[in-house]
Amino acid sequence: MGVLPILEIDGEVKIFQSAAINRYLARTFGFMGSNSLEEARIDVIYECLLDLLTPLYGIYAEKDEEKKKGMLKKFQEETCEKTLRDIEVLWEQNETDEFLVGKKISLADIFFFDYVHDLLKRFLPSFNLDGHPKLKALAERLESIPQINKWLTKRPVTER
Ligand SMILES: N[C@@H](CCC(=O)N[C@@H](CS)C(=O)NCC(=O)O)C(=O)O
Repeated sequence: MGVLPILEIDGEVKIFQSAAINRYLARTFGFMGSNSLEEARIDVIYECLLDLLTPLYGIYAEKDEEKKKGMLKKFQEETCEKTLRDIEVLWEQNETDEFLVGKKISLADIFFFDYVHDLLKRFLPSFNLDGHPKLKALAERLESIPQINKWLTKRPVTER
């Protein structure tokens, strides 16, 4: 199909589309919640974060540097802030404060962490979670999980 990413399983099956890959892996390894309601709530957070990509692609494609700067500022101050507030509201529905959905780590937490740790910081060098102490603490907790921390220090360097 000519696009990445592709997940290859046992050299035979190939799965395209990052969201399908992420959900497949999350389901297979137990990161998709404990019941269908939790799965739906994980999906809601996943989709809220995905919605940030569309404007970001538009900004990335902008050639006029001044215009791009203004678009990034608006994106950081308005679009991102709204998404972070939405996630905080969604989190209030959860029974614990430890993870975004359910009582254990899920695709929602991992995708959130990936966004704030990699994607947003790459496009928005001044991005931080200072105005969102609960989400900031969550990101710090996730980063200190040994398996996540090991991956962050050992993974191959890419230009992402
Ligand atoms: N919706 C697809 C988008 C895939 C996509 O746009 N991939 C880009 C790289 S990020 C690509 O492979 N582009 C190759 C090309 O345009 O030739 C997904 O999430 O996997």
